Amino acid sequence: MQLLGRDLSPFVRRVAVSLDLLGIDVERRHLATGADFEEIKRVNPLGRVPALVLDDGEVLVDSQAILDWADQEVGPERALIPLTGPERRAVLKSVSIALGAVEKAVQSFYERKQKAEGRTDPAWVERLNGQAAGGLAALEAALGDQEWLHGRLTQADITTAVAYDFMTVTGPDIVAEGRFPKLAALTERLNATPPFQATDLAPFRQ
Ligand SMILES: N[C@@H](CCC(=O)N[C@@H](CS)C(=O)NCC(=O)O)C(=O)O
Repeated sequence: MQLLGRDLSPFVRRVAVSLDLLGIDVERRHLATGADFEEIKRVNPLGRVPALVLDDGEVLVDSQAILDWADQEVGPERALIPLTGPERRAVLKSVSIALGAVEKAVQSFYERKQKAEGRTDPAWVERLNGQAAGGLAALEAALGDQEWLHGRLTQADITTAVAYDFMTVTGPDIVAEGRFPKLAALTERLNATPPFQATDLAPFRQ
């Protein structure tokens, strides 16, 4: 099995961390969406990562679809998103907020870094950063003084920590010191665990 994409992508990283936690072995292909676009497109028609190539050649695209497959593989006891019931709705809501926040942070990053000098729209960046921070604020309030967002380690905690850590690298304004102390602590705690260490963002920090 092969997982395409670099850990700087929060969508790739949450998949890599989750597969590791669930004990699903994958070969990593650290392809970059810029330099390796054509190679990625040969696997995923959208030219996006993550993509997971299963042993029989079937290709799964989009982190949600890959994680859903992984949860089905390990079964209800170990699934990172409960497979049914109100717990599923609650975890999915937190995951959607964390994912939405990091999507805005990714757009903000592209807007700031990939547009030619002078073509970045500061008002648009401010809106994106505000949306990302809005998502984080909701998660900060939901976490409060609990260890985990939903009573045990779930996909909500993984996606939240991956999102937060991504923003410490690419959008430090969004996660300015002291703004989200509970999320900072959750991220620090998870960053010390083997699956997060194996996907450490240190190489991308300047
Ligand atoms: N909804 C997708 C988003 C994937 C995504 O946007 N990946 C980015 C990397 S962070 C990408 O491949 N961007 C290149 C492009 O869209 O051209 C998921 O959850 O997997």
